[in-house]
Amino acid sequence: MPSPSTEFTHAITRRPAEGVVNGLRAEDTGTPDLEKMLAAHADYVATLKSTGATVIELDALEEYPDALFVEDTALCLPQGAILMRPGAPSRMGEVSEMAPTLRDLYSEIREIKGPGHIEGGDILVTGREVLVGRSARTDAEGVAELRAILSDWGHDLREVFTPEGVLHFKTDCSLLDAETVLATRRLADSGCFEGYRVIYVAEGEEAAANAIRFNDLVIMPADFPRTAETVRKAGYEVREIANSECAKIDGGMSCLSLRFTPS
Ligand code: CIR
Repeated sequence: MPSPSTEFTHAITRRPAEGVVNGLRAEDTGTPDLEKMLAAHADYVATLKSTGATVIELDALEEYPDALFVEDTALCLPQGAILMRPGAPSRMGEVSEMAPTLRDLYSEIREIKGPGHIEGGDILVTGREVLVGRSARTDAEGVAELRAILSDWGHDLREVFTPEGVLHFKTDCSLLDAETVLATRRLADSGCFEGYRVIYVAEGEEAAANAIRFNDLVIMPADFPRTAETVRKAGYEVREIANSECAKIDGGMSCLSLRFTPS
Protein backbone atom coordinates (compact mmCIF):
# COMPACT_ATOMS: atom_id res chain seq x y z
CA MET A 1 0.00 0.00 0.00
CA PRO A 2 1.56 3.38 -0.97
CA SER A 3 2.52 5.60 1.95
CA PRO A 4 0.80 9.01 1.51
CA SER A 5 3.59 10.83 3.33
CA THR A 6 6.38 9.67 0.98
CA GLU A 7 4.80 8.45 -2.26
CA PHE A 8 3.33 10.90 -4.72
CA THR A 9 2.11 10.84 -8.30
CA HIS A 10 2.51 14.59 -8.82
CA ALA A 11 4.59 17.64 -8.00
CA ILE A 12 4.23 21.31 -8.84
CA THR A 13 7.24 23.58 -9.32
CA ARG A 14 7.63 27.17 -10.51
CA ARG A 15 10.51 28.47 -12.61
CA PRO A 16 12.65 31.12 -10.87
CA ALA A 17 12.05 34.66 -12.19
CA GLU A 18 14.73 37.26 -12.89
CA GLY A 19 13.40 39.08 -9.85
CA VAL A 20 14.56 36.20 -7.66
CA VAL A 21 17.60 38.36 -6.85
CA ASN A 22 15.17 40.35 -4.66
CA GLY A 23 13.97 37.29 -2.72
CA LEU A 24 13.56 37.62 1.03
CA ARG A 25 16.53 36.63 3.15
CA ALA A 26 17.51 36.81 6.81
CA GLU A 27 21.03 37.96 5.98
CA ASP A 28 22.85 39.04 2.87
CA THR A 29 25.27 36.37 1.68
CA GLY A 30 25.41 37.60 -1.91
CA THR A 31 23.15 37.96 -4.93
CA PRO A 32 21.78 34.71 -6.39
CA ASP A 33 23.10 33.90 -9.86
CA LEU A 34 20.00 33.24 -11.99
CA GLU A 35 21.75 31.03 -14.56
CA LYS A 36 23.17 28.77 -11.88
CA MET A 37 19.83 28.69 -10.12
CA LEU A 38 17.99 27.74 -13.31
CA ALA A 39 20.44 24.90 -13.95
CA ALA A 40 19.94 23.54 -10.43
CA HIS A 41 16.18 23.97 -10.77
CA ALA A 42 16.17 21.97 -14.01
CA ASP A 43 18.15 19.22 -12.27
CA TYR A 44 15.63 19.25 -9.39
CA VAL A 45 12.66 18.93 -11.77
CA ALA A 46 14.38 16.14 -13.75
CA THR A 47 15.07 14.27 -10.51
CA LEU A 48 11.42 14.47 -9.43
CA LYS A 49 10.39 13.21 -12.88
CA SER A 50 12.91 10.35 -12.74
CA THR A 51 10.74 8.72 -10.04
CA GLY A 52 7.87 8.44 -12.52
CA ALA A 53 5.91 11.40 -11.17
CA THR A 54 4.15 14.01 -13.29
CA VAL A 55 5.71 17.42 -12.65
CA ILE A 56 3.61 20.49 -13.42
CA GLU A 57 6.08 23.26 -14.20
CA LEU A 58 4.53 26.70 -13.73
CA ASP A 59 5.82 29.84 -15.38
CA ALA A 60 8.01 32.35 -13.54
CA LEU A 61 6.19 35.19 -11.79
CA GLU A 62 8.16 38.42 -12.02
CA GLU A 63 5.98 40.22 -9.49
CA TYR A 64 6.75 37.67 -6.75
CA PRO A 65 10.51 37.12 -6.24
CA ASP A 66 9.94 34.20 -3.85
CA ALA A 67 7.27 32.44 -5.93
CA LEU A 68 9.61 29.57 -6.88
CA PHE A 69 9.15 28.40 -3.29
CA VAL A 70 5.71 26.97 -4.05
CA GLU A 71 5.63 24.81 -0.93
CA ASP A 72 4.65 27.79 1.19
CA THR A 73 1.39 28.42 -0.70
CA ALA A 74 -0.53 25.21 0.03
CA LEU A 75 -0.78 21.97 1.94
CA CYS A 76 -1.71 19.03 -0.28
CA LEU A 77 -3.19 15.93 1.35
CA PRO A 78 -5.00 12.88 0.00
CA GLN A 79 -8.37 14.42 0.98
CA GLY A 80 -7.80 17.79 -0.66
CA ALA A 81 -5.62 20.88 -0.80
CA ILE A 82 -5.56 23.79 1.64
CA LEU A 83 -4.47 27.22 0.48
CA MET A 84 -2.14 28.85 3.01
CA ARG A 85 -1.94 32.45 4.20
CA PRO A 86 1.74 33.44 4.23
CA GLY A 87 3.11 35.47 7.10
CA ALA A 88 5.40 37.38 4.74
CA PRO A 89 3.28 40.22 3.29
CA SER A 90 5.22 40.22 0.00
CA ARG A 91 4.26 36.56 -0.51
CA MET A 92 0.49 36.77 0.12
CA GLY A 93 -0.37 37.14 -3.58
CA GLU A 94 1.43 33.91 -4.49
CA VAL A 95 -1.49 31.91 -3.13
CA SER A 96 -4.04 33.11 -5.67
CA GLU A 97 -1.47 32.45 -8.39
CA MET A 98 -1.29 28.81 -7.25
CA ALA A 99 -5.01 28.30 -6.59
CA PRO A 100 -6.22 27.65 -10.19
CA THR A 101 -3.67 24.86 -10.68
CA LEU A 102 -4.81 23.12 -7.49
CA ARG A 103 -8.50 23.64 -8.33
CA ASP A 104 -7.91 21.79 -11.61
CA LEU A 105 -6.36 18.85 -9.78
CA TYR A 106 -8.45 18.54 -6.61
CA SER A 107 -12.19 18.42 -6.08
CA GLU A 108 -11.81 19.54 -2.46
CA ILE A 109 -10.08 22.87 -1.80
CA ARG A 110 -10.12 24.71 1.52
CA GLU A 111 -8.38 27.92 2.46
CA ILE A 112 -6.91 29.58 5.51
CA LYS A 113 -8.98 32.73 5.66
CA GLY A 114 -7.21 34.55 8.49
CA PRO A 115 -6.68 36.64 10.46
CA GLY A 116 -3.87 34.19 11.25
CA HIS A 117 -0.95 33.18 9.04
CA ILE A 118 0.61 29.89 8.11
CA GLU A 119 3.20 28.84 5.52
CA GLY A 120 3.70 25.36 4.10
CA GLY A 121 7.36 25.34 5.11
CA ASP A 122 6.23 25.02 8.72
CA ILE A 123 4.24 21.83 8.10
CA LEU A 124 5.66 18.30 8.22
CA VAL A 125 3.21 15.52 7.35
CA THR A 126 4.44 12.22 8.82
CA GLY A 127 2.93 8.75 8.70
CA ARG A 128 0.89 9.44 11.82
CA GLU A 129 0.26 13.17 12.25
CA VAL A 130 0.72 16.67 10.92
CA LEU A 131 3.39 18.62 12.80
CA VAL A 132 3.12 22.40 12.53
CA GLY A 133 5.87 24.66 13.81
CA ARG A 134 4.96 28.12 15.07
CA SER A 135 7.50 30.54 13.63
CA ALA A 136 7.93 34.15 12.57
CA ARG A 137 5.66 33.21 9.60
CA THR A 138 3.15 30.85 11.26
CA ASP A 139 1.10 32.00 14.25
CA ALA A 140 -1.32 30.44 16.73
CA GLU A 141 -4.41 31.61 14.81
CA GLY A 142 -3.12 30.13 11.58
CA VAL A 143 -2.41 26.82 13.30
CA ALA A 144 -5.89 26.80 14.89
CA GLU A 145 -7.58 27.37 11.56
CA LEU A 146 -5.60 24.57 9.95
CA ARG A 147 -6.41 22.27 12.90
CA ALA A 148 -10.15 22.73 12.32
CA ILE A 149 -9.85 21.80 8.64
CA LEU A 150 -7.62 18.80 9.34
CA SER A 151 -9.93 17.46 12.01
CA ASP A 152 -12.72 17.30 9.39
CA TRP A 153 -10.36 15.16 7.33
CA GLY A 154 -9.32 12.90 10.22
CA HIS A 155 -5.75 14.16 10.67
CA ASP A 156 -4.20 14.93 14.05
CA LEU A 157 -2.33 18.22 14.15
CA ARG A 158 0.41 18.69 16.75
CA GLU A 159 1.69 22.21 17.31
CA VAL A 160 5.44 22.49 17.85
CA PHE A 161 7.91 25.36 17.81
CA THR A 162 10.46 26.32 15.18
CA PRO A 163 13.72 27.39 16.90
CA GLU A 164 14.30 31.14 17.20
CA GLY A 165 16.09 32.49 14.14
CA VAL A 166 15.18 29.48 11.96
CA LEU A 167 12.88 30.45 9.06
CA HIS A 168 10.59 27.42 8.91
CA PHE A 169 10.09 24.18 10.84
CA LYS A 170 11.24 22.22 7.79
CA THR A 171 14.34 24.37 7.43
CA ASP A 172 15.59 22.05 10.18
CA CYS A 173 13.93 18.70 9.43
CA SER A 174 12.60 16.36 6.75
CA LEU A 175 10.67 13.14 6.63
CA LEU A 176 12.73 10.17 5.39
CA ASP A 177 9.99 7.58 5.81
CA ALA A 178 6.70 7.46 7.71
CA GLU A 179 8.52 6.99 11.04
CA THR A 180 11.95 8.56 10.44
CA VAL A 181 13.04 12.18 10.35
CA LEU A 182 16.31 13.83 9.40
CA ALA A 183 16.83 16.76 11.77
CA THR A 184 19.24 19.21 13.31
CA ARG A 185 20.11 18.69 16.94
CA ARG A 186 18.84 22.18 17.83
CA LEU A 187 15.36 21.17 16.66
CA ALA A 188 15.30 17.56 17.83
CA ASP A 189 16.52 18.65 21.28
CA SER A 190 13.18 20.41 21.75
CA GLY A 191 11.66 16.91 22.05
CA CYS A 192 9.28 17.38 19.14
CA PHE A 193 10.21 14.05 17.54
CA GLU A 194 9.65 11.80 20.53
CA GLY A 195 8.54 8.38 19.26
CA TYR A 196 10.17 8.85 15.85
CA ARG A 197 13.50 7.53 14.68
CA VAL A 198 15.75 10.56 14.26
CA ILE A 199 18.80 10.73 12.01
CA TYR A 200 20.89 13.80 12.82
CA VAL A 201 22.61 15.98 10.26
CA ALA A 202 26.36 16.27 10.79
CA GLU A 203 27.59 19.13 12.96
CA GLY A 204 28.20 22.16 10.75
CA GLU A 205 25.87 20.75 8.05
CA GLU A 206 22.60 22.07 9.49
CA ALA A 207 21.40 23.20 6.06
CA ALA A 208 21.33 19.55 4.97
CA ALA A 209 18.20 19.05 7.10
CA ASN A 210 15.96 20.56 4.43
CA ALA A 211 15.62 17.51 2.18
CA ILE A 212 12.65 15.64 0.73
CA ARG A 213 11.63 12.04 0.47
CA PHE A 214 9.98 11.75 -2.94
CA ASN A 215 9.02 8.22 -3.91
CA ASP A 216 12.19 6.11 -3.87
CA LEU A 217 14.57 9.04 -3.49
CA VAL A 218 15.82 11.28 -0.74
CA ILE A 219 16.66 14.55 -2.51
CA MET A 220 19.24 16.53 -0.59
CA PRO A 221 21.16 19.77 -1.12
CA ALA A 222 24.70 19.15 -2.41
CA ASP A 223 27.85 19.99 -0.42
CA PHE A 224 26.91 18.23 2.80
CA PRO A 225 28.89 15.01 2.28
CA ARG A 226 28.87 13.70 5.84
CA THR A 227 25.10 13.92 6.14
CA ALA A 228 24.57 12.44 2.67
CA GLU A 229 26.78 9.52 3.68
CA THR A 230 24.84 9.01 6.92
CA VAL A 231 21.53 8.96 5.04
CA ARG A 232 22.92 6.53 2.45
CA LYS A 233 24.27 4.25 5.17
CA ALA A 234 20.81 4.23 6.73
CA GLY A 235 19.59 2.60 3.51
CA TYR A 236 18.11 5.49 1.51
CA GLU A 237 18.80 6.26 -2.13
CA VAL A 238 20.16 9.81 -2.13
CA ARG A 239 20.32 12.36 -4.94
CA GLU A 240 22.16 15.63 -4.35
CA ILE A 241 21.12 18.86 -6.07
CA ALA A 242 23.11 22.11 -6.08
CA ASN A 243 21.45 24.61 -3.75
CA SER A 244 24.04 27.39 -3.42
CA GLU A 245 21.86 30.02 -5.14
CA CYS A 246 18.51 29.24 -3.44
CA ALA A 247 20.35 29.10 -0.12
CA LYS A 248 21.17 32.82 -0.52
CA ILE A 249 17.45 33.50 -0.19
CA ASP A 250 16.84 30.90 2.50
CA GLY A 251 15.32 28.29 0.19
CA GLY A 252 15.99 24.59 -0.19
CA MET A 253 14.77 21.25 -1.41
CA SER A 254 11.34 21.18 0.23
CA CYS A 255 10.42 24.78 -0.64
CA LEU A 256 10.79 24.16 -4.38
CA SER A 257 7.81 21.83 -4.83
CA LEU A 258 4.37 20.78 -3.74
CA ARG A 259 4.24 16.99 -3.67
CA PHE A 260 0.97 15.09 -3.70
CA THR A 261 -1.43 12.58 -5.18
CA PRO A 262 -4.58 14.41 -6.23
CA SER A 263 -7.97 13.09 -5.16
C1 CIR B 1 11.20 33.41 2.15
O1 CIR B 1 11.86 34.03 3.00
O2 CIR B 1 9.98 33.29 2.22
C2 CIR B 1 11.93 32.80 0.99
N1 CIR B 1 13.05 33.62 0.64
C3 CIR B 1 12.39 31.40 1.32
C4 CIR B 1 11.24 30.46 1.49
C5 CIR B 1 11.67 29.07 1.79
N2 CIR B 1 10.55 28.20 1.88
C6 CIR B 1 10.49 27.13 2.64
O3 CIR B 1 11.38 26.87 3.45
N3 CIR B 1 9.40 26.37 2.57
